[in-house]
Amino acid sequence: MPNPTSKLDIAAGALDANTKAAKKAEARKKFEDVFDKIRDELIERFTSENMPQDAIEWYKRSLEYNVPGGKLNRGMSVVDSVEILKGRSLSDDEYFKAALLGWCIELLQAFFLVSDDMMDQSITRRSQPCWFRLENVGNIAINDSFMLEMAIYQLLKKHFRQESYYVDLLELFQETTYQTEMGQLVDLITAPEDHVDLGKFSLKKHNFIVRYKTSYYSFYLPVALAMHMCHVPASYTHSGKVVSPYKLALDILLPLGEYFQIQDDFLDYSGTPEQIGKVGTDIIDNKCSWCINVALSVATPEQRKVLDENYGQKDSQKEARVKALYEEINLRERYRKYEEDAYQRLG
Ligand code: GPP
Ligand code: MG
Ligand code: MG
Ligand code: MG
Repeated sequence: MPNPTSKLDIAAGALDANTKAAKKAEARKKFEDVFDKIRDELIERFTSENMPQDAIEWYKRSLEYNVPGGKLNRGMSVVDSVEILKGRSLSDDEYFKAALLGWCIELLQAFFLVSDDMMDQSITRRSQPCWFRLENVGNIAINDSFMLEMAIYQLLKKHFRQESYYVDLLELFQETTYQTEMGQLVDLITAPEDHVDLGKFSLKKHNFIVRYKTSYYSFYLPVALAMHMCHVPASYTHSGKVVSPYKLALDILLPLGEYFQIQDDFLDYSGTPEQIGKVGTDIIDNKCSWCINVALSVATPEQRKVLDENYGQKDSQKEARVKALYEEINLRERYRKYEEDAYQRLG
């Protein structure tokens, strides 16, 4: 947008921003309404197996607590991508199918978050206690996370079994889950609880973890699902050259995932629980986060000693010492620069 030059331009800009915000809220409401239908279908299927009443109530509570309360960016971007690919607004049936695929990503995310919070021993998520921390839940959350995952396949079977691209959807969800689990494995074993060795960290390792644990499911998956729904083929020939559209999408979307996770790492240290809806645990959990890697790359030998002695320990004073060191090395300013560069590169 050009720089505002008059009060009229400023007023027009504000009006434009208001309209955009209202449209976004409307799109979110429409998407959220689909969740109620999906939840009811899942409960109905569950009930038809003669499940006892307390189990039905448990499953319903788990779905409502863990699935709908996030930013919904991943899910809603399936709808946006289908609209863009079709180049027009969607029929009711097309909208429902795209939104359903979107909610399948939100279910996948719920499965990941419920279990990730147990693995990371997190406290809060989306401004409420992590599911496993609720009284009477505890380790039952492991089974609840499995059931959130399987809801995806119940829904796909019910709504997409007749489609020519059904197997593509199944394979895509399975492949992406596998990739995320591979990333989670490296994330966890690079951060052992009982042994801190900062020599094991590097930005290269960080990059690998991020690509696998976040980028595939958060950025590639929504677009690839939309492409399948729009019958985009695996490859085709254009002017004598073989084009692979899914590979092209991957090349564009993976760097976006990297930016997103670096922001998540930075906010783990700098964001307040009110801002991010969770309490950061990366320093105490010995995580190979962007923040520690930047600190290691610029630390003097004295600062390195402070990091070696204080990182990755269940001690809030040691955590505070690491945070103070992050301030000393101007991590906020370094992140601001990274973000500015990323906007140039990705914009
Ligand atoms: C988020 O990392 C990673 C995931 C949600 C993938 C989990 C994968 C599994 C197979 C369980 P994070 O721990 O940095 O996220 P947050 O900061 O939100 O806890
Ligand atoms: Mg984690
Ligand atoms: Mg976590
Ligand atoms: Mg994090």
